[in-house]
Amino acid sequence: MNEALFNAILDGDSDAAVTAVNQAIEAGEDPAAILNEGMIGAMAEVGRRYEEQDYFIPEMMISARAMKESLSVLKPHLVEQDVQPVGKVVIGTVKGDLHDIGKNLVSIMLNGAGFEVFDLGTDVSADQFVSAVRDHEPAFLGISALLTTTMLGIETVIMALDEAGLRNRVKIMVGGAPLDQEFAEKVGADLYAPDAASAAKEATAQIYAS
Ligand code: B1M
Repeated sequence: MNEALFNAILDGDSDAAVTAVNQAIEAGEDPAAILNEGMIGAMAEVGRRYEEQDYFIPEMMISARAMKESLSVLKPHLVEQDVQPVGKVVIGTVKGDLHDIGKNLVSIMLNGAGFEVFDLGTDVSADQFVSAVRDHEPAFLGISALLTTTMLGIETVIMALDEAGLRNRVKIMVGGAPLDQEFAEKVGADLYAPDAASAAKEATAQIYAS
């Protein structure tokens, strides 16, 4: 395992993480091994520490940033090697809602878990979600909402997918501070994740179970 890279991500040290990736590439290490053993392993450890309340949101965010920056250095080498993603995810924050910090964390954790993530950003309409599901054919559609007013828009997206005949082709994961399992079930989502770490963990578990 690339310990320098693992520790740099765990410590949220972006510069050290980027340096460690560059050094590993120069030393001829396998890009897939750099990703799986150094980077994904580190993000899994971040998730574990968060679950155990040893890490909190600030630590998770700086680790996520280190992951994101070092991943952008590694990405061209992975593409060259044609490493297949474990699955695709389309994600966005629901219409009328501009909160994206949590959604970005979920994207990064999913990316770190090996998913190819198509992030539609914030204030995403039902039609935009539907088009993205049609275009990318993802395994999961992630919808984030932070406001008690906008969370109701999740049901609109699910109904629009149903009307477009796409509902059964994608699993819908929802999350955001005002949501809970009961709300997710009520609007017909398949999965509720309370945080970014469990979103990645749950999506990974479902992909390998299918
Ligand atoms: Co706003 N805001 N905000 N805000 N904001 C809240 C949400 C609020 C609770 C603050 C408060 O009053 N205490 C309140 C909502 C109240 C309610 O609905 N009942 C509120 C309000 C009212 C508003 C405005 C209406 C304020 C105004 O203008 N009068 C306005 C709305 C704008 C809009 O969206 N149309 C507004 C604006 C903003 C800012 C732009 C200033 C900024 C957002 C910046 C940004 O995101 N780029 C902002 C912020 C920062 C917050 C608080 C303070 C922090 C949110 C955050 O980033 N948390 C927030 C108060 C709070 O939550 N305590 C608040 C950290 C983040 C990591 O957590 O987003 O919960 P979170 O994500 C978690 C989980 O929820 C989960 O995983 C994440 C990581 O573990 N998760 C998912 C999230 N999405 C997921 C998706 C998944 C799975 C898990 O699957 C797809």
